[in-house]
Amino acid sequence: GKVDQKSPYPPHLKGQEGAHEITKVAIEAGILAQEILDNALVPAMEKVGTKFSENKIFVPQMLMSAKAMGASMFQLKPFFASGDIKSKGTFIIGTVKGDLHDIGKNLVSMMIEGAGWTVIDLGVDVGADKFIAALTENPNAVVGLSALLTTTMVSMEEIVDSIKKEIPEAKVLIGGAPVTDEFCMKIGADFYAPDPQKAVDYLNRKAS
Ligand code: B1M
Repeated sequence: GKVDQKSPYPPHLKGQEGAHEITKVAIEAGILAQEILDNALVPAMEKVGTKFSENKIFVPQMLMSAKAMGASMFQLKPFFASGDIKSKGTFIIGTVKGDLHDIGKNLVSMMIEGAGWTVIDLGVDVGADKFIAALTENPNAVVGLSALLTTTMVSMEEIVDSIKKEIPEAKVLIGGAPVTDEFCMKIGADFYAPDPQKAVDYLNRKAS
């Protein structure tokens, strides 16, 4: 078919310019991985996060954006590994003991990784011992706990308690549908993020 002169994409990618392909094209065009991250992916995800906070887009669009981000990040990973991109810090995340919901946690994890942090994702059903072990290995990391059930808010409280007893200077960020600011204060966590963007904002304040 006809090649669109204005299209920045190679003809063989016409009609399938997903995040994966566009990122590849950008890398091949010599754009630095750091620039792709800072000037395209992070502002785009910030927009997505803000729109989600304002109820202008919903979970399916968030998941699509998070997946697109993941596809781009996959292309950029080698540059992270080679030290071309400087990590802002380490973030340890997990869904608390007894809780298997991971969609929200994965979104938070991807957004934070997209914001330039190294993320250690411990998965679901994670107890205090695993969080503490990861923190011991990464002493300056910030910890994030996700809970989706009123019943597992109890484990969240226990985990925050154990972490603070073991490593008092550790910063703990919490989130998940049933969690509130009030609960955060009650259990002595450091910050409650109602959505991924608020978690990113908190971490960026910590990094700067
Ligand atoms: Co479950 N489930 N579920 N479930 N499930 C809920 C949470 C529930 C509200 C449904 C209902 O009854 N209306 C209810 C909880 C009631 C309560 O306690 N208040 C419930 C229940 C009861 C259960 C079971 C007990 C059901 C049963 O077996 N009888 C069971 C428990 C299993 C277990 O965990 N031990 C169960 C199981 C499941 C599935 C496995 C089927 C599946 C999970 C699949 C998976 O995650 N891989 C599931 C699902 C999908 C849901 C609903 C439908 C959707 C949850 C979700 O992913 N939302 C949910 C009802 C609902 O919310 N409509 C429900 C989308 C996601 C993007 O939002 O996770 O809130 P969310 O994350 C948000 C924010 O909360 C925040 O950012 C995200 C984006 O904004 N956030 C953080 C989350 N973590 C954060 C961490 C942060 C910061 C922000 O910093 C660290």
